[in-house]
Amino acid sequence: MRIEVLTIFPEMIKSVLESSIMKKAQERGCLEVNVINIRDYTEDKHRTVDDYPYGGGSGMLLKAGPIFSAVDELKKKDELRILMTTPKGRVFNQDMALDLSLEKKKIVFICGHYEGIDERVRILLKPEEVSIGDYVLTGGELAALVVIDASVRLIPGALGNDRSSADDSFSGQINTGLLEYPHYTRPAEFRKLKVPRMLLSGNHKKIAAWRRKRTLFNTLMKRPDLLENLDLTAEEAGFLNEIKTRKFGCKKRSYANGCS
Ligand code: 6GU
Repeated sequence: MRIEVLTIFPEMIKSVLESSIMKKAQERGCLEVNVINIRDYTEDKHRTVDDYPYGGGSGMLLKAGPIFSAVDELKKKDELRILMTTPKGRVFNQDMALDLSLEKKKIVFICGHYEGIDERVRILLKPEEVSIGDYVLTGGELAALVVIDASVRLIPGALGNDRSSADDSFSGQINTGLLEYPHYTRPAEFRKLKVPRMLLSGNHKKIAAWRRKRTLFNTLMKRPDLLENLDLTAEEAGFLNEIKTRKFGCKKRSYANGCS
C-alpha cells in the first residue's frame, strides 16, 4: 500500500505511523507512507492554509489553493486514488478496508480541519468522502489514521508471520461478520472466576464448537443486526432461536458471565 497524507498537522500522523505495527508494516515493505504538510504548498508570506467562509458563519475553512498545488505535484508522478476524511462521507467499514488494502494506485488522504474544506476541492478533485462514524471530530487526521490502520492490517504479511488477519483468532470481530468468542489466558482461576471448563478439555473439535456458539451468542446479545444476512447452518439457527425463546437453560446471572 502506498499512501500520501495531506494535513496541516503532520506530526499527528507521523507519531502514530512511526509506532508499533504501522512502523513494522513499513519496515516489512508492506506500507509506504509519506506525510505532506499542506502549509508547505502555500505561497504567501504568512503561509496561510485557512480563511473565513464567504457569507459569514463561525470557524475557518481550509483553502483550496495549497491542497490543489500538493495534489498536482503528486499527479505528475503517480496515478492517484484520492480520499477525503469528512463527517459527510460514507461510513467506513471492513469491506472498504479490504478494498483499500488491495489498491495498487497511490492513495491520497486529504484531512479536513476547522469547519471544513473549500467546496471546490470536492467538486474538482472528486475524492471519495469517508467518515468513521456518526460523531464529529476536531479534524480528519484521526479518521485517516483509523482508515489506514484498519486497511494496513489486512495486507498479507503486514502483521508478521506469527499473526494473520485471515486467522479468526486474531480478527477481533467483523471479519467473519460476527463478534468473536471470549478469550482467556492464565491463571485458570482469577478472583473466583474460572476459565470455562471446555477450554481446558484439550478436545479441539469441541472447543471450536463452543467458540462458534459463543460467537453467535455474543453477536445476538450485542449486535443482533449482524446476524440478519448471514448463512447459518440449521443447527446454528436453532441454537439462536433457542436463546431467543429463553430455552437456553442458562440462568440470568450466568448470561452476564458469558453463559459458561
Ligand atoms: Cl472523517 N472527520 C471529522 N472531522 N469528524 C468525523 C469524521 C471525519 N468521521 C467521523 N467524524
